[in-house]
Amino acid sequence: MLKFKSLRLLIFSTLCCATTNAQDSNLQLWYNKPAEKWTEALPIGNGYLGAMIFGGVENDRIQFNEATLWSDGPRDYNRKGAYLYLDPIRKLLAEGKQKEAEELAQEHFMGMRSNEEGYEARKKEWLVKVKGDVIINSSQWNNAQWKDMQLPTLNGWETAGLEGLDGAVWFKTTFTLPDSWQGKDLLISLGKIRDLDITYINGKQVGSTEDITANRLYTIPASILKKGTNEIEIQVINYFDKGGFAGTKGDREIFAVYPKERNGKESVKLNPVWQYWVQNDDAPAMPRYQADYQPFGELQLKTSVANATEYRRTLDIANAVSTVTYKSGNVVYTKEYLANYPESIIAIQLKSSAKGRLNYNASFTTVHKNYRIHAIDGHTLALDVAVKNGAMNGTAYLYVDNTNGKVEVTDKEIKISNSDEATLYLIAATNFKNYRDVSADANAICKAKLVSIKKLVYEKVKAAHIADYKRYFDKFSLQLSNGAANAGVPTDERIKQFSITKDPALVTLYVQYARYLMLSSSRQGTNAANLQGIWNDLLTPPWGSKYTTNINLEMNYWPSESLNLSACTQPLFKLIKEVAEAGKETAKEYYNAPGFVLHHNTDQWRGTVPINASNHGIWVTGGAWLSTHLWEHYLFTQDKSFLQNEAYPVMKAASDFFVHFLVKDETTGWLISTPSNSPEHGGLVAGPTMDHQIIRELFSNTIEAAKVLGTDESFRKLLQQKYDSIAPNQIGKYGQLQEWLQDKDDSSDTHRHVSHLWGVYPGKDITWSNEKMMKAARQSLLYRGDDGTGWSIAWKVNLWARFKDGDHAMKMLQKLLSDATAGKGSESGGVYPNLFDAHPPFQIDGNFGGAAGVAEMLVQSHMGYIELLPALPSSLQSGIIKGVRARGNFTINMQWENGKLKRAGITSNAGNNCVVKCGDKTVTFKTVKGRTYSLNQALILIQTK
Ligand code: FUC
Repeated sequence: MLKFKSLRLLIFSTLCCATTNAQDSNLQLWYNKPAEKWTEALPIGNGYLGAMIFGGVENDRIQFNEATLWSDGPRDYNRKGAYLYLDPIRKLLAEGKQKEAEELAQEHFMGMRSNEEGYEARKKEWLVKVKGDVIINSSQWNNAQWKDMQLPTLNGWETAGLEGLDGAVWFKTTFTLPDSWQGKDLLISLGKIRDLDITYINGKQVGSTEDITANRLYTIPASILKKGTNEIEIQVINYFDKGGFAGTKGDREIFAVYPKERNGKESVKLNPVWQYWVQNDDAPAMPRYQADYQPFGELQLKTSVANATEYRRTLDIANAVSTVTYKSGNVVYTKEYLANYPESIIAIQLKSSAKGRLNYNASFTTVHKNYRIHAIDGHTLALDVAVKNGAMNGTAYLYVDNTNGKVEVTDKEIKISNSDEATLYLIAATNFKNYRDVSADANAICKAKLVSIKKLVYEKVKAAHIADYKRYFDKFSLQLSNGAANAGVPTDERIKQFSITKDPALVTLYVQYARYLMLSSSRQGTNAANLQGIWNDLLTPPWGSKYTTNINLEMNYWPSESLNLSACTQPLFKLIKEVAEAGKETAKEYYNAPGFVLHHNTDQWRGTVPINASNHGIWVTGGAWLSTHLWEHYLFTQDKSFLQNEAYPVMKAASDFFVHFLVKDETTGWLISTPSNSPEHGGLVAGPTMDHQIIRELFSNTIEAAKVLGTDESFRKLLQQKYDSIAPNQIGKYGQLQEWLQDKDDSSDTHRHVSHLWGVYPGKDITWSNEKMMKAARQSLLYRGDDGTGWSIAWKVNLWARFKDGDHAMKMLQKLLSDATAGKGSESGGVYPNLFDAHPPFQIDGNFGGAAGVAEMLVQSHMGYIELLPALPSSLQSGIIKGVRARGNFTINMQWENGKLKRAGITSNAGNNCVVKCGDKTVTFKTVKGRTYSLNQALILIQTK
């Protein structure tokens, strides 16, 4: 008995340790084949560099990014004098003239685009040139220049060898006219074409359309048809982004010719392989509101290996190391890939178990049109890239350190032969200095770094990397009941088989993977994690892979405090500081107001103005929302000097803006936010609920912060006055929380954004202390339904946790973990084989939001107390969580069994009073900084250490 007791005590005291070492050995993604698609490849990163490991045997691809390589460059985004239109827009909205308000705003209130001035004239001139340059079927058409392309190319001709091409491309093919069709008019169906086509049959134009959404269906008059073979030539002109034949939706027949009046389905199907010729790849730069995050290049490792067996590709997220192993005959080959943060390098170690059997050709490729590959010295190859139509360039070096065998470097590649061990170090730099300055010398940076790289020893690089990573990663662990039932199944297959009852360990893997992704994409001194973290292979990635601030950027950082990665927020805070600087001018030019404003997107150049379209780009609370992250950081860390020096000045400036921006609504007398938008829903309006919730929270945070700092008493009073007058949350006719000032919600509307529920999560404007409002918010979420894009589902996980409905939260999490390759449609989130979140396409916010949601089910602390197991799903009956963080600077370890708390250890890192709730029990106790307080299942304090 005594023995048993002391064993129990031992287990208990291990549980109560604030930090954890014992990591679940199942923290691994693994596959029995190399990646073919990008979303099968495995991500590594150190915040500066990111890479996707395909892990091929004979052809390995390591597609990489440098976080500061973006399109465009520093420039003024502000439309001067926009504020002159503020009152007229407000007036139109107040009169219920939304369409007129949007039109006026579109013309005078959107930001300045790059290359805006004179673009139309340049485009016209270029079009005249490319249209006139070619005479159909003339001898200028050098046949040798024509290549084959399989059509359609659904994601643009960029996926068929024309990466980054904006310009004019000719396509041709032929068809044979059936004798019975002679004398008949025909139709040719071509589907969608991006952007403009000029279609000829036998040299005669039969149609031309400029519209990326239109299905091309042209009449071919019988008079131009020939007996036998007929020629189709199409000039396709693409100004920007995806080009070419984009196919069609549904079962429309395309790439077919048939009689205008046909019998049944008779048609001639065109051969899908057409010939193409690039006539011009120099379309004038298209004006853009904001910049795109850019890919850098790809490192290719080629070798020849006969009959590889026992192939395995892994990503060990407990150590942040990826591996590929296989056998050929008796020789075992291994490749190890890691992204070391302290050295800011990617290291790849290649090994063969037998001497002289390691032979590789390492080379670079890139999707940038302007590039150069050249030898630096006998061990180093360089890739220089310059971003098209932009101010940025970059340099990457690949350095080889081999223990034996031979290394040769040419201007094309590095050849490693007859070796058994070699290490490749990849470094990269750009000319980025800061958001206003691109005068750095990428080449010189790489050159200088090469000197230190030459002194590195792989084993030390690896050990330092693991130590650095574990310092953060090991602060948190999670074990869920039933162990790792399915960890023996390759991860792609495991996702397909996932059910929470059979494989709760996949939830653990998913949560820890989010932490891995954060540590790999957002570290002290790096850029903040963008829409794709740090991983992107496209020149025009979805939504620019930038920073969307009406949900996405904030969601990226939702788990950072609760899941014990507070240090990873530093790049976000730097971004906030910079948009607060840049957004001052926007506040002035657009609203004639002090403080700063940020609208719904920003980029590396810290654009803060409205972009895209006035029906969703004019949304004023981006900066206010981001400012709440500063206050939250203070709540979690209790770091007063951070509050004083970094947080408060920004919070105050954000508040200052809204003090001036809010106006009195004539009908209700409330202060409202106008013009604005309930993100991407319902157009430009006066008084969206979300804005008011955010502004209220901003004001109350700023008041609290000023109190903590003992400052700005009169400003505090002013904020309180304003706070009291802001339009309140309202319950509408369906018992819903109104999304807008007027009761105009549609209960059948399943829009992905759930903006008016901001006050429930991530905000605390609505809590269970106002049960009526909380229920109305829940009703709104029920109307919105359970489906949505990845981030939308992730948001719903958190919302259901705040509604204290663990089972519904888990239902959402299961959706988030569903197989994205099953083709469920564009508004249906899930995960790819590499566990990347699918919006679809890939967008990293869902990974982060989902992980935050799991924490929110287990511990909440937004009400001034710590609540243990507030929304425990019935499918997670038992578990142990260690290192989860709560506001007030507490770190919590907790075990639960049979759906009930078993014990908890709460470490007080700041000496604050502690209030803990679980079920209907509450305990309050004073704490001493550095002590750990152990509570039993009845919340009785049983030990202090
Ligand atoms: C918002 C969302 C979209 C997408 C984009 C990056 O605009 O509405 O769904 O996530 O951001």
